[in-house]
Amino acid sequence: MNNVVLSDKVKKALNNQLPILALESSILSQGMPYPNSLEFAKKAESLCLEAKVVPATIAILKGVIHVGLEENQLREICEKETIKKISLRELGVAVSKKWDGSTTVSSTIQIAHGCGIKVFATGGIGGVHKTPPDYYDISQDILALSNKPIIVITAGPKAILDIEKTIEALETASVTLLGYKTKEVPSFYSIKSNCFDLHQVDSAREISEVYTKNIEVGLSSSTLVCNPIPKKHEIPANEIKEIIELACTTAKNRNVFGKRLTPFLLNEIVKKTRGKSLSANIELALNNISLGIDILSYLK
Ligand code: PSU
Ligand code: MN
Repeated sequence: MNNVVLSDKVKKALNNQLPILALESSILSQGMPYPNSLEFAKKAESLCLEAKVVPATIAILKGVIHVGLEENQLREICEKETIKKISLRELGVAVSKKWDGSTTVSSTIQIAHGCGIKVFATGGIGGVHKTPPDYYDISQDILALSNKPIIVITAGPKAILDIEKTIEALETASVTLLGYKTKEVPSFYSIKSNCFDLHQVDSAREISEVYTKNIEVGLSSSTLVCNPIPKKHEIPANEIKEIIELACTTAKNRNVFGKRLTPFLLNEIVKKTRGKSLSANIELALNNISLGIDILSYLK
């Protein structure tokens, strides 16, 4: 890929076919407040390193796409308030305008796959937003998942979304939907959604097998693994439902839409849950990284 700088560790791992786990940076810049974001980023990196997996956090610094960040770069992405949220359609703009930017699920998929990385762990994917009349918002994450055959691990569509419509959109996009030890779509902060549409897989080995078969049959879409938040960190759906509804109404009243919507909603929910949703977000993302590490041990 052009305009991409690989960190030394990532370069070495790619040359020697060692396990690499892609990580996004929008979750750090827009998804979590500082300094929690940096604490999370450091934990994420050390989880990988302890398991001899190379973490490849992806971000754009002064128009250069970096795959694998040094500690000072990671700090910059978490700390600086001017980092832009860059999804797929803005990659070329960010590079040509020499912006600092964090990558969302869609742009991270594009870059990770372009570099030959097979597994990417995130928190929650974007999808179809709840639609009050006269409102329409579907994340590019769905298109990216449709176009690149990699494994993406998520705790489900973010709870702020319309889960059923998101699942339908993923079906239209021919994304393979696997549930780790469940058939029910997890909904980010919660284990439940009442939407039972996943193919259950019970081990990391099974996930790697489905992905390998997807590649063998020539699928161009992703294998999306839905991994529920661990029970002890869950915020039950009925507990958070009203808070989410309130956040959506506040967004509408303040005319927040487009790329600002998801970060706005997440931040409102952190305020209204007095930080409980932030801890849940961190725990589910770390849980996804752990599963990603396990899956990598079965991939050649
Ligand atoms: N997951 C999180 N926190 C986040 C996001 C995901 O736990 O902040 C980010 C991801 O980068 C995802 C993006 O791709 O939100 C979706 O934004 P939108 O709905 O505008 O497409
Ligand atoms: Mn959107």
